[in-house]
Amino acid sequence: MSKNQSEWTKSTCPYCGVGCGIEAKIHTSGKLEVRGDSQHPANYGRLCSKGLALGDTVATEGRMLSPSIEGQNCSWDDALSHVASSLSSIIEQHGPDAVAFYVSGQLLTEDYYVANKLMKGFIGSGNIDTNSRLCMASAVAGHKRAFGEDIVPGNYEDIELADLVVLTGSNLAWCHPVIYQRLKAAKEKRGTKIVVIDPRETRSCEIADLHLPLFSGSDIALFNGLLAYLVKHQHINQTYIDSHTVGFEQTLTQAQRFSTITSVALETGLKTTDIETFYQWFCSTPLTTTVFSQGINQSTSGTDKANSIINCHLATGRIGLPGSTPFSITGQPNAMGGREVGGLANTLAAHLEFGNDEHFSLVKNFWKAPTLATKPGLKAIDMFDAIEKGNVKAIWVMATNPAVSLPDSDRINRILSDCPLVIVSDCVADTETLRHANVCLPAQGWSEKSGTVTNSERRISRQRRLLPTPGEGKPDWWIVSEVAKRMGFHDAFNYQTEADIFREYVAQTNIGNRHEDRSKRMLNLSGLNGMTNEAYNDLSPIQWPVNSTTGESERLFSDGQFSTPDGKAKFITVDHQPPANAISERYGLILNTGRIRDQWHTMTRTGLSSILNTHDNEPMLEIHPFNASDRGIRDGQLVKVSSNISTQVFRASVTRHVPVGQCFAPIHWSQTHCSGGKTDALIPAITDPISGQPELKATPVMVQPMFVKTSLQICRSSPFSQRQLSQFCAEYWVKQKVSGGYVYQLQFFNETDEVYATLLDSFVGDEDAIIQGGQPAQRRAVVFQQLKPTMAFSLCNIDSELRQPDIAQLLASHFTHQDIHAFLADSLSTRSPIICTCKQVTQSDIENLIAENPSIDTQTISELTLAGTGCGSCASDIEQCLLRACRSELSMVQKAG
Ligand SMILES: Nc1nc2c(c(=O)[nH]1)N[C@H]1C(S)=C(S)[C@@H](COP(=O)(O)OP(=O)(O)OC[C@H]3O[C@@H](n4cnc5c(=O)[nH]c(N)nc54)[C@H](O)[C@@H]3O)O[C@H]1N2
Ligand SMILES: Nc1nc2c(c(=O)[nH]1)N[C@H]1C(S)=C(S)[C@@H](COP(=O)(O)OP(=O)(O)OC[C@H]3O[C@@H](n4cnc5c(=O)[nH]c(N)nc54)[C@H](O)[C@@H]3O)O[C@H]1N2
Ligand code: SF4
Ligand SMILES: [Mo]
Repeated sequence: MSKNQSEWTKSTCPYCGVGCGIEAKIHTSGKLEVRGDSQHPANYGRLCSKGLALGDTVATEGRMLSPSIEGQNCSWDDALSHVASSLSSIIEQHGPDAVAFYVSGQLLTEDYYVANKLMKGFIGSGNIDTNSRLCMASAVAGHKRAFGEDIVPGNYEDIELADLVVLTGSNLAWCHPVIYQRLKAAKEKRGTKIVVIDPRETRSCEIADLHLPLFSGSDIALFNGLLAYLVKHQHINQTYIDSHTVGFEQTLTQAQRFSTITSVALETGLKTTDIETFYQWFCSTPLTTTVFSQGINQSTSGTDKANSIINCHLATGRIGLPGSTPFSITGQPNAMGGREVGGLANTLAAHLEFGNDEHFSLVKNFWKAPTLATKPGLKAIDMFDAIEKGNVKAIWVMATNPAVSLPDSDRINRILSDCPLVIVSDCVADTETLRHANVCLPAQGWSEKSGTVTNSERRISRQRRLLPTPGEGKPDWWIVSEVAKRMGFHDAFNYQTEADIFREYVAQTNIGNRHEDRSKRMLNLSGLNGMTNEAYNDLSPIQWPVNSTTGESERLFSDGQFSTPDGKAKFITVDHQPPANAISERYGLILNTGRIRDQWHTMTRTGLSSILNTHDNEPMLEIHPFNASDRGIRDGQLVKVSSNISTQVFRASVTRHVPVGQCFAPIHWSQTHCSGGKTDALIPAITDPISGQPELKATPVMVQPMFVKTSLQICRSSPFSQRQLSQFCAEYWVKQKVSGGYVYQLQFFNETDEVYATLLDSFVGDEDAIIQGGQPAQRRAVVFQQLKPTMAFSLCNIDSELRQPDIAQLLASHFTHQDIHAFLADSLSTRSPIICTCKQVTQSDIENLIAENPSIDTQTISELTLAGTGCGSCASDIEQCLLRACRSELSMVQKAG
């Protein structure tokens, strides 16, 4: 049932691929309250900080409210007709391959299905690709090569049932927090051994028994070495290899290039003892689950990396068994759904493939498609190259922000600005991609949409409509279908509801697909055939395949039967290749990139939550103390990061968590939130030759300190426009959402007095009044408009080391007289970092408690402050506070001694 007596509606979190079930309730105030769904098998009631803050991101502020053409609002009918006629005329003049769709794992399965059907079936081109190309393409290609089909064999329970969990290229603690919590709980219960393979010491290492900080891109050396070791120490499962696989001998011969631990150590930079420990644990633990993610996929050898892992699991027969499986964990909420329906340019539909005549006629007949595409379309990077060359003349971007998230993003911006027709469907009003759009189409956001998503463990869940749509936003499937009808494909796209589309998709998974014939597709939803609208609305989370006779399947390949013509899995012969961008002397450091705990991708939604912006509120470049001191870089200083294609500004965070020779930057900031920190501008678009997935984890960069003189903080209730901001002539600015408004940090090369004079000039208009305070090295002012305080700023000479006040307090308190007075008199409290985002507990709250009671433990801190009682991911930060207090007490004792 979608609703229970207390009006809680069940739906699914729109962020990561864990696919947590939520329950939501709308209060009379209009506020959306969100809690974990205790019955959902992905999370059993747990949520992470992003899931818990969902209610905070459904504000109508910043939403796109109306369709527009060339910046002018218009009716839906005009917008849809314009899109349809423009696409049709380009196709007529230049052929179907002159148009392209770039879509996203954040669409619902129903949206994805109709977009794929329109492009491949009715426009007749393969040119639909998805941002999953940047995310899962290498895992998909690895699965297809080994298993004959893109299948994730295991499920989340396997992570709890395993005795050894290997996390490789995955920062589970921050990117799949609820799975991390499940793993942590399992470890506490059964003592699971955990190995983290990652060049960085991530938060996931906190529960690791062994961390292997290998050189970037050296995973194949490690796993080929493991395969050779398994054979040498007789830990392979020969019966399994003989009965269920092909190609072992050849793969082993290649892997034996790493037959000694020393050869593995040389290529990976790991200690021989650590390698030996890992290998021994793998050998002696039948219940081993290997979780892999972007540190594997986003690489020029990503597909081979995936197969090097799968090879070790095949050699030991550890596939699809409880607690024992390779497990590619998906990133986006519906990355899996997109892979199912055929959203990648190289798949036809529903695991039916190009280059297979039988599949071609099955799809053609099923869709009654007049011009079904006969060959794969362009993969993401190639698609943008083709626009640059003029071969593709129109692109429709849906639910992704390529101007920020594709590598070489400055170039992507240029390509989009030169492309004759850019159509963008998004739910927010301003993204870098939207700034290039000729046609903007307002989509419904998460809380307004209805449909299905599939999570990492193949579990299909319903997203349900919770709130009314602001403005004229429409479901993505509706927008695509209306355009299709206007292009002349009325009958094929005449859907009334999302349930109609889901039923059709279910039926497509059945065509030519008998369950008893094992070489057919495992993606089969025959058990859901002919489902009624009511059953669709009430659909409970269900794992595919859903067989009409045997029901759902928790695990696949348990019987050693694969989706290949002979039913056998394939060993894939792979060899270690260093990342395409081997380090160059001139640059000096390798840039690794990824995610932080509380932000989602390009921040179009998490950037709206004041709560989520308290954890890390600036683009930080993590750099090792050795490399920082070599370059004269202090912690917290601004730095210039240059690759061979761009230069970006970040704030340095000096930490031993990144290895010497590497630095790490988050991917979230873009020009809508910051003047620098745009990581993908630095990364050249070099791809894996098989999967087309770009290398995003190893770019040579040069890092230099910047010497700013003046720092300015401004708070105001509404955001500055781009034009207003540019008037400040700051070397760097960053915007942060806070309760009641926005805080801007700006940095200048100019002297404080010069900046102050310019500011006064620009703010004292006819109606403005300014009250000033502070000392010469630290100026403060509150700006009034029509006698109401609206904005405050605090200016500081960087070298004076004066403290910055918590300027956001003024907004939160609506500029009370008391706070204004304290601010101007320099007695407003300073900012203390937030430790617990969910419960908004600051570091000083915790430190004060420790000062009062030095023998306090983490549990009592949690009980007294509630820190760590939300999503639980700050537990280690609380421990750090205790550790720091302990250290300083110790040093005091030592000094006294
Ligand atoms: N908070 C948050 N969570 C998210 C997202 C988000 O934006 N924010 N996005 C979601 C999406 S779409 C995705 S795809 C997932 C990604 O989830 P993850 O893949 O876990 O995240 P990343 O931080 O991209 O990269 C994982 C790790 O790979 C390591 N790595 C880099 N190079 C190598 C290498 O050569 N070998 C190995 N073994 N490791 C390496 C990096 O240091 C990094 O810690 O997260 C999902 N969850
Ligand atoms: N350097 C580097 N780059 C990376 C990565 C990395 O690790 N390193 N990771 C890559 C990966 S794995 C990924 S998945 C990508 C993610 O990159 P993107 O997909 O570009 O990131 P998002 O910010 O999630 O963009 C989603 C857009 O869709 C909008 N949106 C949200 N919901 C809907 C909806 O229902 N309908 C419509 N029409 N629009 C909607 C949002 O407002 C937003 O503008 O980034 C990739 N880029
Ligand atoms: S782990 Fe967090 S972001 Fe991922 S689905 Fe669950 S609540 Fe959402
Ligand atoms: Mo992703």
